[in-house]
This record gives sequence, C-alpha cells and structure tokens, in this order.
Amino acid sequence: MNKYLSVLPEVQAAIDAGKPVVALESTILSHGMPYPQNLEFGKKVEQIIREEGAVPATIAVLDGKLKVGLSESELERMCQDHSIGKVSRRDVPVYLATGKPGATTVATTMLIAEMAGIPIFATGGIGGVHRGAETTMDISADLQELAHTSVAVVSAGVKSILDIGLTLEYLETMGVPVLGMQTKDFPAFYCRKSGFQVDCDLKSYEEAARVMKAKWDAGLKGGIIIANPIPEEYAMDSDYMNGIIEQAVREAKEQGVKGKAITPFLLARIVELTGGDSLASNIQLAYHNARCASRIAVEYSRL
Ligand code: PSU
Ligand code: MN
Repeated sequence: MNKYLSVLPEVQAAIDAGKPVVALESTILSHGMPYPQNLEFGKKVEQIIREEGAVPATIAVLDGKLKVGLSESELERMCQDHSIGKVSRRDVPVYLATGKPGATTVATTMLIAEMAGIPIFATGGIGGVHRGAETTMDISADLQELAHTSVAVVSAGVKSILDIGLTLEYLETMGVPVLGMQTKDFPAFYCRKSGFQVDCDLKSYEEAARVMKAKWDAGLKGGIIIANPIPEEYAMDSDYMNGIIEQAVREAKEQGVKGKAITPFLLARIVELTGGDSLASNIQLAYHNARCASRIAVEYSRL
C-alpha cells in the first residue's frame, strides 16, 4: 500500500468488498464553482451517489496525504479555504512533501482513484486542447492521464473554452475510447451537441460497464471517456454560450492569464457573464453525471 494514500474506512470497506464506489474531483469545488454553491453541490453530489447504491469518494491532497473520501469538515475546507491550490500530476510531489492543501484535477483524481482501486469517476467537464494550442502548447494534463491511467471518466463532454476537434484528435492518437451515453453526438458541456461524433453510442449502463471490463481484461491500460449530455431542460443556447466563451477567452488573452490559471479564470468569468445562469446548468449536469457513474459502477461491480 502506498504510504501516502489515506482512504476513508467506509470507502476502503466498499472497495475491499467489491461494492460500487464513485470517485469525485475537488478542483470543481475549489476552483470551478463559487462558495456557497460549491459546498451545497459537494454534499448533494455525494448524497446522489448514495441514493444510487454506491459509495462516494471525493479526492484531495491534504496534510501530505492523497485523501480518498473526505470528512464533512475537509469538504467544507475544500470549498472555503482560498489557500487551496490546484494540483495536477506534476504538483503532487510538492504538495505531499510540504503538506500544502490542494484540490485534484481530473488527471490527479484519476491517478489517485487508480491507486486506491476505484475504476470510475464522475465530474462536470474534462480539460483538453486549448484554443490556440498550436502556438501556446496548452494541452491539459488530463489527456495524458486518460491515455495511461485505467479509470473511466463520466463527464458532459468539454466546454468550448477548448478546441473540441483537436481534443478529440488527441484522444484518438492516445488510444482513449470516447463513448456517448445514449447519444452519437459528443456533447459540449452546456449544450447537448458539439458538432462532433463519439466512437460508440452506449445503449445502457451495463454496456458501459462491459466496455470498461473488456478494455482492462484485455490488458489495455488507460482511461475511457463516457460522455453524458446535459439533460434537455438545463441545456443552454449554444450561440449565446459561444458568445460568452469567446469574450472570456479574449479577456484571458488580453490580461495575459497563463498556465494552470487559465481554466479557473475562464470558468469564473463564464459564471459572471451569464449572471449565474451557467452555474445552475453546471451543477445539474454534474449531478446527472454522478447518477450515471453510480449506475455504471453498480453494473461493473456485478460483472
Ligand atoms: N473544465 C470544466 N470544469 C472544471 C475543470 C475543467 O468545465 O472544473 C477543471 C477540472 O478539474 C480539470 C481542470 O481537470 O479544470 C483542467 O485544468 P487545466 O486546463 O489547467 O488542465
Ligand atoms: Mn493548461
């Protein structure tokens, strides 16, 4: 057992018994949503997973440990403490050695979930190839992690803060299956369609679980993307959202925002520019993904 890993007893018991567990990231809490909506979200998303018969495991790096499953006070800290950093793969050693508190991105959540033995993780949106990456080389570490780490990630696709076409090209090169949950269209987070297609349209949660098992039983390492479109009633107008996103991207460029600060900057600006409307959609799609991931986890545990 990795000496840095600290798994909540309830979560460890579920893993040992082969019961369904769903991992959750914490960057969405610390850097993706404002307080207090993030705390309300963080509690409710765990409750949804429980209602579906699975055990939630929110992941973070705290007190020099890779934490799998947070106590209520730890969850509150992730939502309120402004000193919480954003921890991608490369930041892990520094945070472990210094004991600094950090929120995990999709990449880091995947790698810690794999260490703990949790095969599935639910989030809102994943990182990808940024617009203009042909000159900035800004490609999220999430994509490398999906290439190498064997965890299925349920998301609502990617926001058009990214170049969706290039993100899908990169995933193809890296051998990452991109599957749609009852859809042929790859979703664009706030909108049900991006104009791009998925590799395979999953008919059921059970089919998703069988694809996961087939990949890993065949010895193919690496992640799987399960793209679950936002429910129709919460979807936003794509022309309106693209206009907002263009403005946020322009402002980031004008202000010289770079590196790991770009994604949190864009997420916060989008919430402000939509007067909070996008936040409500973001929260609902993430609940929907948690429900989907739980149902797949239940099926996977039966295989
Ligand atoms: N995209 C979203 N919401 C998010 C993120 C991305 O729509 O909260 C977060 C995730 O934690 C993701 C991270 O792993 O941002 C990617 O950051 P970067 O682009 O710096 O790799
Ligand atoms: Mn980046």
